[in-house]
Amino acid sequence: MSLYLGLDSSTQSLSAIVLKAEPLVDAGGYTREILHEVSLNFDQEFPQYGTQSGVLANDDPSVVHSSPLLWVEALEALLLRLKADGVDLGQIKAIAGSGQQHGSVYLKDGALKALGNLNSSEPLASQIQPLLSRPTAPIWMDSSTHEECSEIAEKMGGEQALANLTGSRAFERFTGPQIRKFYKTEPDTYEATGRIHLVSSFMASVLLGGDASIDPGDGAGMNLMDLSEVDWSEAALEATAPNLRSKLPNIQASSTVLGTISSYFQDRFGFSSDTSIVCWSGDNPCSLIGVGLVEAGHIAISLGTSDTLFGFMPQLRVDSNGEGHVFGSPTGNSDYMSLICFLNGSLAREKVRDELQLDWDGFDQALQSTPPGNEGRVLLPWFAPEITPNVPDAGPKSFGFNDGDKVHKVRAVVEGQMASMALHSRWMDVRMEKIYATGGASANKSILQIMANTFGADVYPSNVGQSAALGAALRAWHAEVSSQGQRVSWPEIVAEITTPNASDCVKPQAELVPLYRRYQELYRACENHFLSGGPDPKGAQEAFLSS
Ligand code: XUL
Repeated sequence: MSLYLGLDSSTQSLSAIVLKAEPLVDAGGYTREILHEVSLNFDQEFPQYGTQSGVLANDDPSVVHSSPLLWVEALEALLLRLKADGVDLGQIKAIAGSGQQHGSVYLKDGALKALGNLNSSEPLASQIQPLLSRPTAPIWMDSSTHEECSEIAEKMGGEQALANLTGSRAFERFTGPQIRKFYKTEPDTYEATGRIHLVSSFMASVLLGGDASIDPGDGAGMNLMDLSEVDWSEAALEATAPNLRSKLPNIQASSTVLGTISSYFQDRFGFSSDTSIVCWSGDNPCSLIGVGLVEAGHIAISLGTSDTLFGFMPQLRVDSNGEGHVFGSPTGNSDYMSLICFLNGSLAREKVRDELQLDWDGFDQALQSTPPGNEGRVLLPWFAPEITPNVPDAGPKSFGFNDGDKVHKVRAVVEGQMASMALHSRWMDVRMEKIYATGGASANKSILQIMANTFGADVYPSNVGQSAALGAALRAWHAEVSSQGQRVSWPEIVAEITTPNASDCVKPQAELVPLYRRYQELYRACENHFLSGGPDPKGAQEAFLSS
């Protein structure tokens, strides 16, 4: 039996998908089947770390860290769970993974060697704890590096020059600015750090018992990688911190088999000694594969902790507005993906739900009981500092609400998020006829209807809940068979398993598409008023209501 394991180390949980994929001997092609899915929620399963929604408490709302020890403890618990559920880990041929992007883990000199010599009669976390030079890891929700972003951009000849080189202007959550802040505030600990890994390459290193490379998908989220050369940019490294090259692993293609699983995992969980460890990638590049976007044309919207909108990009094209990103695509070193990230995704939906003391059914009823366009009410849903557009000081802003307009807030948060996604993704210049929707909130048909109407596109909910973990499992399969000299194309790898059910398609309602186009203009007027001192949006509101 050929089994492949895809892991997803995300902000709030660690998840696994076990994929069975085998050649069809007579008919040609392959069979593929998801044998098992499991997810461990950090807050619920590991309360001893005191996380809330996967992050550690901090007095400064712009500082957001999590614990690498929590992630490795979850890895151990997840493998035990798979075993207890009857998965024969000895049959796993290859493991690949997906990590929340941009987060960084800091290891002491000598840590990589120690990872190869772990004692298999002891748990992981207590053995990894002394290897960390920095006890916590800044993650993608951190927005505390504004000053470092300006410094790096200035040294690199401006934001646009940096974006042309690395795929993105300097962003607070990106790893380069985070490393620079660490170097400036804790120079001695920076000096004592032998290796800096991303969440993805850290988790891969633990499994490998050695130094795992970073792939171009996740490497592009650091403001340190030359996107066309697929290698570290000397200039960006120098602009960030001294001696940084020696502290970073190499960059290798996403499909690289890095080696075999360490003896720790063989002894403790029964993995075979020839189980391959494949380069991990970021959660968004993995989701690109997990929803089957391996050719140009379609886009996906992931409704998770953050909302992201992304698509395969055959030719490099950088956002001149400085809001979007270009990452490497796991399909190959000269393939790309475009992405735009909205921090206030489920975070904002949950805030509104909790404020109105609703459950998700109540949230859905509120959507159904309020009119499309919300009679001109608009909510700029910035409950936490927002990434797109850049809003450093949190605080939602509402327009056109009267006292007592409670349930309208539910519609306003969803309509506002969709309008914002449509407006801020125009730079991608993709004909959005089909959208693949994934992530927790994609199970809600009322939300998908608003999405279909806002974009004027057919929306297909992904039939797999865990698109990043599935993408990782498919990448493990692709890398393993490629390393054995077989050529299986990406469309063949993602066929069937990522194809959504046509009967689940949510079609745009022709009579409402023009209304949602006008709603986007109203939303834009509110955003301009608040962010750039544009005219009072009352006029835009009246125009919307009278049209
Ligand atoms: C993407 C981003 C988020 C994280 C979430 O740039 O910051 O989507 O990857 O895990």
